[in-house]
Amino acid sequence: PKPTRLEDYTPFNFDLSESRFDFRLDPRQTTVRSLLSLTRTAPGPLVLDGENIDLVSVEIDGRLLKRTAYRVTQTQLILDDVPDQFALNITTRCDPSANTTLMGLYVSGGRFCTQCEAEGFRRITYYPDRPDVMSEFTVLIDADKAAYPTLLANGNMIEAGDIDGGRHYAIWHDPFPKPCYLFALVAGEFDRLDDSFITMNGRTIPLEIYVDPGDAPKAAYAMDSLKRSMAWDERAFGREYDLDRFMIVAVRDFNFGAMENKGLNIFNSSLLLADAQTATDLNFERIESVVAHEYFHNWTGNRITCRDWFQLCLKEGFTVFRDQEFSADQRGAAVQRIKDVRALRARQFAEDNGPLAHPVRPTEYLKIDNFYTATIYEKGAELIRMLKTWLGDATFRKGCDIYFDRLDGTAATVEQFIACFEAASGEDMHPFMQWYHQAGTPRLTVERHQTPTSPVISQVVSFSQMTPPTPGQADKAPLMIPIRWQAIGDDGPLMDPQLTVMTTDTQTVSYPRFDVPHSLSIMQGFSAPAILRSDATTEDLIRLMGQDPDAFNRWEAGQTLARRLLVDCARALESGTMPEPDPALGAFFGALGKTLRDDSFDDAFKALVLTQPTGMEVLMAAAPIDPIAVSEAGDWLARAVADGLRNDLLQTYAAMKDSGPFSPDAASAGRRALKGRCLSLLAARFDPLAASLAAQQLDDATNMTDEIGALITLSRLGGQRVESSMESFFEKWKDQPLVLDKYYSVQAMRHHADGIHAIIRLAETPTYERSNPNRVRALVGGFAMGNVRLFHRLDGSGYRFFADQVLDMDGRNPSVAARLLGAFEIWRKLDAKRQQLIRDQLDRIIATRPSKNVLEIAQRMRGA
Ligand code: B3K
Ligand code: ZN
Repeated sequence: PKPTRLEDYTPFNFDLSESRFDFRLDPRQTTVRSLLSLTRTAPGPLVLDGENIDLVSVEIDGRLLKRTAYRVTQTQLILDDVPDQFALNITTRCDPSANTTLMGLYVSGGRFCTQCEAEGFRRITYYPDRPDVMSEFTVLIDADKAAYPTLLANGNMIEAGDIDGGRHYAIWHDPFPKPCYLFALVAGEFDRLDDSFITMNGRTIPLEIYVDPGDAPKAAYAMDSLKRSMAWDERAFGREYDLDRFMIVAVRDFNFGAMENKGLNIFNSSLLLADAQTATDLNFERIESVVAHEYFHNWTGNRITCRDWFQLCLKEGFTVFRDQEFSADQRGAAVQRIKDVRALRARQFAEDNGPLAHPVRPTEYLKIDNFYTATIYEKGAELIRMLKTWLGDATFRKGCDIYFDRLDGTAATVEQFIACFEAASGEDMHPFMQWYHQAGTPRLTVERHQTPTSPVISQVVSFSQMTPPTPGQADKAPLMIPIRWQAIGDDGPLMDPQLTVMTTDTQTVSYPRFDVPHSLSIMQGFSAPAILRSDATTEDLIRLMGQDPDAFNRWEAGQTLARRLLVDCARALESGTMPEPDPALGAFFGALGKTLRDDSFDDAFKALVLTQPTGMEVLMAAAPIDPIAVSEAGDWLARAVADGLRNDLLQTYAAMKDSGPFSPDAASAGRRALKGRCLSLLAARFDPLAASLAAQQLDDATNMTDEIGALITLSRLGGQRVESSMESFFEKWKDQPLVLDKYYSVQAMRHHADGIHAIIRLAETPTYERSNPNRVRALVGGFAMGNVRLFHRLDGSGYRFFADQVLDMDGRNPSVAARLLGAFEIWRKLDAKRQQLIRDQLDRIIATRPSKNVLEIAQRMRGA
């Protein structure tokens, strides 16, 4: 297969001002008639995209074309000879009920829905399926009235009524020209949750959330999040909503989280529905951020879209940044930043330092679906954050205003975006662009030098950067790295925070002499997506854990210490020795205990301080290494912390016991998070008390956070109680698909005595739905990412099972299959034996001639 390349970009050779589509819906055979008004802008044939659809007829200006007047290939409809201005009428048919890819028009739970980003619209009708072709859409939907009482599309409804044969219709018009990837259509029977929002200019916008019958109460939190998002975007970015109504629809079968279709967002029900009994605090938190994310796309993505898919970070990186800022405002900046960086390190750093590494703006792809990655989203967001750090809040906001003003209604590029900040700041932004071109995570080395001779300037710190090679990019240039730093003494900071913007390989900065012991807090707030290699001693880290005014770095100091302990321990375990009692441990526990007892920190922060670096971070730092040794090192450190802090943990657990009715707010969630951390640490000692606390918590639980937390703790402890608890959990929740997903994921991550057979049995249970992405992600994804012992078994059974499941999914849904396969991206970080085992599986996958999606991932992963 031939890749698509950024350098080959050419504009479409026709202008498509208006598009009209008539859908006659039928699950087996839906007919789509499109009417396009085209005006030529450059010579050449008219080439339209189309896949898996049957062409019925083509008309030009009302004249039926002969079959010889056009060419139809597997992926295109080509008209060689067309006038300069004309109306094109195309009739096609498709079979939504047979569409297992969940791209284009498909049926989920008896309801019609669509997913068009990135290239799904071509599965609906022949059309220029590219983001730079923007058109004003009018959509008529005609369907059986009893089966599909609700008919929705983008924009405003302009007409509706009944037609013969028990059918009815609705006509929708979207006044904002848009690319077809933002098109949506929904039809079916729904319950609706209604509310409204008054915009900054006093317009009242009806808000409607459509869910499966009976689910409306579970959409309340999403509705609340939506209203807060709308208000926040006005406040923080001056962005007002533009259409006359805003709709969200929840569906159960969905390839990813949610989709920002203009005026009609479609959500995976797992990111929309929640109540105390069935959703965890993490679910609530994610609902809030994804509802915000999709809403924010209305400006960053829809009003201003992407010229081509290489510019994906233009909408995704910026929108993630915006949703992170929103969550920071809603839930506390420090805690939010810590969570975002933890996720960045576990997912994006792993990607950026493995075989799938690619720039934030890639230059070629086989399947664009494979580029909805942590790099484009999360690293893309970090680049926006660095811009803000570098330019300052006011200039950053000015640049955003220029962007919204200058590029509204267009399909833009990263260069155009950056030019707005150049205009706002007068800075030369050229050096910053390197972040968009260059893959890989920079290593930032910090060294303090003693210069006792000068009485005035006595301290010098030097920074040097280096980015290791990534596939296809051997040589790296220096990046512009904003470094926020500060000297900290035993009673707090000794100077104001500094911002050093590094542009070369090395840079040296001096600062005043302090005659007291002090440490340097570097990269405060995680001011750049880099891996810090600091010469900080244990004493420095303990000082920062206690005194750093930057909450992120206070947390980070503990993480750095823990990371060092974990890497040493994992290496010791791998070589068959027991870790030496580390002299740093005592001081570390002391600092942890102090934080735990300090009332000035919120509970959510304390919970994060008690959370270890992810296994992925340790794996990357210690690679190549036996992944089971990494996991055992985690158990060892948890046990050590629990031994060292047993009383503190017990007391905190008791103090966090819930009082009053459930509320999903950040403070209440923080209490539950801290309580959960204490319980899980206590369980790491196999403390009999922990087992009884967990059992008690499971019996008493009135919310899913406590219930599943207790269940997971019990499942780690093993023993009799586990099987019966798992069974009663299943019985209790088997009719709630979203909770059943949780059941499968807890099962997938357990240490079953009979190994892989238990997982295979789960995949054969009648409630396991292999065509539902959420269920498959719960079992197969949960297994590959969360069951270190079974997935990485040296007999290769885990890898084989996983590869089988990926191939099984590939037959139905290539984009989900390719995404699952990403779990193998760490293979080069593992020991030689396991590398061989995974290499065999990758070769096996490639040999089966999989989909383009899976082929691209497998080949890139396999390397040259
Ligand atoms: N833009 C969509 C993602 C589409 C993924 C297509 N493979 C959701 C989002 O980022 O908001
Ligand atoms: Zn997005």
